[in-house]
Amino acid sequence: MDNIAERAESLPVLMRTQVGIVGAGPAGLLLARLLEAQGIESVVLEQRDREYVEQRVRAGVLEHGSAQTLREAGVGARMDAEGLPHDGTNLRFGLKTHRLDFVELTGRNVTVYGQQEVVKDLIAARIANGADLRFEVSDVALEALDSAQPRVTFEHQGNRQSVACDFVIGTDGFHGISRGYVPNLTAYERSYPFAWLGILAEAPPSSAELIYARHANGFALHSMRSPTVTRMYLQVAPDESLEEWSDDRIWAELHTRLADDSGFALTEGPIVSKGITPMRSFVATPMQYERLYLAGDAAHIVPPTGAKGMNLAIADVRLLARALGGYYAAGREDLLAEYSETAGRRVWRATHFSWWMTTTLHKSPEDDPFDEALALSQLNYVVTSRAMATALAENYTGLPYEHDWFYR
Ligand code: RFL
Ligand code: PHB
Repeated sequence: MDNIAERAESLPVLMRTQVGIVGAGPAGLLLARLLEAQGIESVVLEQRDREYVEQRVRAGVLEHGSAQTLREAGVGARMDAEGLPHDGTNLRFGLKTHRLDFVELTGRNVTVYGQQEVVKDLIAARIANGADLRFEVSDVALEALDSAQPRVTFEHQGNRQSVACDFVIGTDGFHGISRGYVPNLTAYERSYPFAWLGILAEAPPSSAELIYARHANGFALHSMRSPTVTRMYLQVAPDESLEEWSDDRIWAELHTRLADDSGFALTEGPIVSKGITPMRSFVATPMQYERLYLAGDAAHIVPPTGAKGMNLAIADVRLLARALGGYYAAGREDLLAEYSETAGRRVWRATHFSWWMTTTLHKSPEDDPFDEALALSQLNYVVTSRAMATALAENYTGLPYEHDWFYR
């Protein structure tokens, strides 16, 4: 980083924008869109190519508020046409299936719509508006963050370039460079002793809604992407290799873990994608240093069991868009100053919920009988207590955005 920074010092500034955004995942792209809607100009820099970014299979569940945010941003049309509204979900354990009715419990639902579809819609809108979005940039470095005119320098199409901006936003994911520019950062971290093996299968979903299953062999999740594509996950060891999982073994394990006492039948189909995702909780604070703001996975990650990752990224950039809007429209600094603390409240709520869902639904690899008994007790409580079911449903469908402001 130092070498790049030294080289950058001597570079002429070739461009100027109001907000420089590093990373074109859901956080960076949605922020650019929300800024555009307020007449604020930005440049988005992405290290991968467009096809890679659009094909990356990741999250699938949009909270009620996330879906609404995409609509407000003018990119909700395809989501509304092709996304699957889910009014509830299923918890399966001890061969019994228990449906939680989100709408009845909270008045809110979720939308099943793949993250890569959200990303495609945002990229299409950005390009249609002729706004600046560059793929395949490399060696991104941040400069003069403590001045009124920070710079982002990068390599693009063989040229080293520099863009001067008022603010830099780090939306470059967990492995990005932005977080490294926040001095005195405190990181809270928890790794879990298991991972998820995820598959996409060309098979119609075997259930209208998701199934979160706890089984003696480990956790399994039945999700979907469309009426013809099923997305499923299996708890595996953290160091598991994909080679050990033939398609036949995956199906056999899914049949076993998803079985119930009412004859649930899992429909098979060709597996078109397979991957292993480690499970980690990570929270970095503060999410700001001078003119640099972090959002999404660049600042925090959660294990996927609560389906919160993409939703937190969306909630962060909603706050940032509003704060930057207040700055440009009325010279307000207060919303920017509060950003890290305000965003952090939702981040910690989601961190707790994701940890709770994870520890409650997974099998502890040590077969610790104490952990097992606690997990089962929690699940029994959820399915017998309206209060506990409501707590799960409220967190899953997403707390209203006003919640972030409760403690002001
Ligand atoms: P992203 O989507 O990681 O986007 C960051 C972007 O920044 C780019 N980048 C850089 N660009 C320029 N210069 C650099 N130096 C750069 N370094 C990185 C990257 O190429 C990328 O395009 O972060 P963002 O926008 O904050 O969005 C967050 C979500 O992507 C994430 O929370 C979820 O997808 C998490 N997650 C899942 N969440 C769920 O709710 N359910 C899931 O099933 C689920 N599966 C997953 C996941 C995350 C995964 N990762 C990160 C390994 C599966 C995987 C494999
Ligand atoms: C998904 O469909 O990819 C998905 C759904 C729910 C989760 C995690 C992932 O909790």
